[in-house]
Amino acid sequence: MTTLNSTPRADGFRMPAEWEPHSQTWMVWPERPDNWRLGGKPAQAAFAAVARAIAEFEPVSIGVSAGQYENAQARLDHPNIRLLEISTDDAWVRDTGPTFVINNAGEVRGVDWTFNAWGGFNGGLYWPWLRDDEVARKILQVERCKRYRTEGFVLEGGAIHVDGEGTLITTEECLLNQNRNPHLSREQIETMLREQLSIDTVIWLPDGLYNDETDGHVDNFCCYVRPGEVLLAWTDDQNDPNYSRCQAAMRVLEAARDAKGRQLVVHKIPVPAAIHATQEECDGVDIAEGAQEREPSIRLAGSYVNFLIVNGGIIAPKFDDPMDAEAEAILARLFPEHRVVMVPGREILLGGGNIHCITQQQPAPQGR
Ligand code: KQY
Repeated sequence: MTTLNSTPRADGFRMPAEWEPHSQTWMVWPERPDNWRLGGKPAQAAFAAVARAIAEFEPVSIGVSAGQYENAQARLDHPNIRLLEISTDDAWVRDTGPTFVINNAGEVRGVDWTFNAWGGFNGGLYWPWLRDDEVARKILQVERCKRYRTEGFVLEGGAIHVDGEGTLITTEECLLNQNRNPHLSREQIETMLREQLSIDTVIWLPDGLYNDETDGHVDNFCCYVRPGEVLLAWTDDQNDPNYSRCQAAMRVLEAARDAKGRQLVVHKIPVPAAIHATQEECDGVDIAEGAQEREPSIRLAGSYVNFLIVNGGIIAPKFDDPMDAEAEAILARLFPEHRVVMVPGREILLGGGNIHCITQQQPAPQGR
């Protein structure tokens, strides 16, 4: 495979918006017993439901370990789903997979960020993470895509959202966290984003959602729905720990101008009522040093923003919550050209994320 010493910007490549056409979506099969309860069996059913929902709109490729290959094959038998044997540490391909970039001549390449399991030895969620750090390279190799490697620069795909027109949204809580790139200033981090993704403007929200174990990934809190318009998780309940986070994000978004000079339209989507794991659910997770603590008193960072845009569809989580119907209606209104499919998200949330976190879209070549 070719690893390039230049940058995507210098070579005329940019990160497209998620709503631009995809050739496929990537996933990884869950099995890690200190993250997924009962050896990952309930999570595997949840991931399979997500894969099948996506496969109605576009092809899905799923990385799976040798030990799980036969089981996954049996559970994922679908003409639009293929399995590839890939060794991983866990199943969060949004963060371990490449961030694909495209040019106008029909080429797709990938940025392979350094991955440190959301914080390395300063709050990271497992060790070792080497196999996960190699996922992006392996995917790019399978796809015969050229690779840019940001050796030593830590970033996860869930920490960024772009509009495809030069603007990126992230959070200070994550990207300025001392456990990601403590040797770099905000300006130096912006320079990396400019060079690797062809970004001109970075919008920094102060924090992500309360108790997000990724240190506040933006993809669980705020996303683009089209250029100039974002969707923000929201609560009006002053007793909700998310209240001040939502207010602070709104202040930044209202004051922001994007790379095209636009003021943003900010749409709101309610957060579901507080979600907690049951004692039984917690008891099903293996105990391991350094793993995220699983305990019923801990509120999980449930969010409807953690959805994936696919070709003609929106694949969004539902939580058996009274807000599910409202969330679906908001997504249907904001994406009139897409079909909204709500898939159970609780089991994925128990592992620490949701649908956007477990998927990585691969853009289709453009402009040939
Ligand atoms: O949400 C994500 N992007 C990753 C969450 C990782 C949780 C590990 N327990």
